[in-house]
This record gives sequence, structure tokens and C-alpha cells, in this order.
Amino acid sequence: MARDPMAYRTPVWQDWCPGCGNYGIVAAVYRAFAELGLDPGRTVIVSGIGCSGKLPHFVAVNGVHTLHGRAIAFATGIKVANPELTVIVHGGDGDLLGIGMAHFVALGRRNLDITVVLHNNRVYGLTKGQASPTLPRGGMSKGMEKPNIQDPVDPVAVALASGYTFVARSYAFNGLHLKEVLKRAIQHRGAALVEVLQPCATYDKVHTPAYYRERVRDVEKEGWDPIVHSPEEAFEKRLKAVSTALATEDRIPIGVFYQDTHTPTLEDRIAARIGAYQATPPAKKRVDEGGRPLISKERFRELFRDFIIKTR
Ligand SMILES: Cc1ncc(C[n+]2csc(CCOP(=O)(O)OP(=O)(O)O)c2C)c(N)n1
Ligand code: SF4
Ligand SMILES: [Mg+2]
Repeated sequence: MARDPMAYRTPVWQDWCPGCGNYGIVAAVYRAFAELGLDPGRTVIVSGIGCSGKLPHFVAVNGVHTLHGRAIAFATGIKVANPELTVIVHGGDGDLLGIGMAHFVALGRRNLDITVVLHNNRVYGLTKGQASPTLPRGGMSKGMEKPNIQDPVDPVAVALASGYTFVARSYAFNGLHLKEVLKRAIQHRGAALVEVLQPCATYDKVHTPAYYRERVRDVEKEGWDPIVHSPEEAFEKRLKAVSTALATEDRIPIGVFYQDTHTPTLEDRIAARIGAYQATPPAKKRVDEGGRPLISKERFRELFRDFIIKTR
């Protein structure tokens, strides 16, 4: 049942810089959650560290603000322990494609039902504008002394190569498009990537709203069909999705590039091995019986020896 978008807004002051693309992203999140009628008690946003990492403070669902590069690892634990939850990761391009790249790839290989929203501002915003893994070679932010000497990585191409079964790109200030893509990603069962082109008003004077307005093209409006209609079609569709999504100097494709509902999720794969997994995943397992812990004090001490902090 649809809800009021403002019901998802917390009273926490949003302290991004004026003109930051993150305002567009959080507004689209409110509207997508409201239209899907997401239950705040059963929805979790997990973030890393960065300007993007602040987002869970502003959305009235469960939130975990974790470590730089480790949001997907935390989200994986949450989802595997309690597969009934809707789990969404918000991370920066530095967070997810630099220090956290191995987790980003692993999520695709597992096809765990998590939505990753990648705030692509091409810089390390929070730490004052260093080059991120998506800044083009020769590109320069306000925080750099000399042009970037590395080539960029395309998150959509990496996601397609890693096994994500829903792969899309949108733009922070195209609220309607972003809201619809977020809804489709959250509703998809499996690993989903939504790359969001997010202008950084303070450190990036090149990839501005005017830059994106001139270049973004909705490939679905131009006739691209992202759906994998049969398992046999998946390989060919993935190859075509890569070329459909690749950006050039003057054209940046947005839209859903790929959606495959045939590949089993990690939850399905675990359930095929452990029959009771869906009914009693780890989060629903009893830890006591009639008030007595199922594990003895001695065994607990033995297992957690290294983690117990001695206070006396
Ligand atoms: C393990 C670790 N390494 C480095 C940092 C410093 N650090 C904080 S945020 C950040 C980069 C943020 O860039 P990005 O992930 O793109 O997020 P943005 O601020 O652009 O949204 C870095 C390097 C950290 N907090 N922890
Ligand atoms: S530094 Fe950039 S990304 Fe961070 S809040 Fe400011 S405008 Fe946004
Ligand atoms: Mg960034």
C-alpha cells in the first residue's frame, strides 16, 4: 500500500553542500519507498563512509552507517541472516569501486537479493575531492593539483561481468526516472546495481547538471529491451547490455540495461542445501530454551575467548 513520502524523512539536518546531487537521490528514495509501501521495520539501508554514507540518517527505516568499503559485507550478513528484510546499500564510487571493489564483485557472483545504489560523483567528496575510480584520465577536480593519470572503471560493465541480475544507470536530478529505476531494482529478486550520476557541486566543476542534461539518453525510450526472456538468451543479452550502456564523450545512456530473473539467488542456493533455511534462517533461530541458553557458559567462553573484554 502506498504511503506518504514525507513519512520516510527523518528530522535529521541534511548537511550536504548546496546543489549536491545527493539531495536528488534522497528525494527519489522517499518517493520510491512510499510508492512501494515499504515497511520501515523490515527495510534496512546500509552505507559506508563518504558524503553518500550519510543517507541512512535521513531515511526513517533501519539504518547502519558502517565502514569505508564494507557496506556490502555488512549488508550480506544482514540479508543472509534474515532473508525477509529488504536490504539496500548506498555507497560512493570510491567506497564501492576502490577499497570495496572485491565485495562489489562478490555480490554479483552470489546474486544475493540486495540493491546497491552507487552515488557516482567521480571524486572522494568527503575527503576533499581526490580522484575516484570513475574520474576519467586527464580529469581534474578542485581538490587535485595535477590531472588524473589513471583510466576510469565503468560500474555498469563491472556489474554485468560479475553476475548482477539487474543493472541500471540513472541521474540524480532526473527524479522521476531515478524513482522508477529504484522501485524496479528493489522489486527485483537478486543482486541489483543502480549507478546514479551524482554531481558534486563543490569539487567537480566539469560533470555539472548542465553537462549531464545535455548528454543523458534514456535507452529504454529509444527501444532497448533489458529483459532476459529465457536462460538461453542471457549471454547474448549481457554482451549487448555492455555496449548499450557504454558512455561516450557526448552521450551517456541511462535506463535499465539488463534484468534476468532466471538465475537462482544465493538464498535459493542456500535453501537447496539446507532445507530449513527459509523457515528458520539464523535470525529466527532460538538461542534459549525455557529461559536457559542453548549454549553452555563454558562453550560460549571457549568460542568467544578472543572477543570477551575483561573489565576487572
Ligand atoms: C578504511 C578507510 N580508509 C580511508 C578512509 C577515508 N575516507 C573517508 S571517505 C573516503 C572517500 C569517499 O569517497 P566516496 O566513497 O566516493 O564517497 P563520497 O564522499 O564521494 O560520497 C575516504 C578515502 C576511511 N574513512 N576509512
Ligand atoms: S563534497 Fe560534493 S558530494 Fe560531498 S556533500 Fe558536497 S557537493 Fe555533495
Ligand atoms: Mg564519490
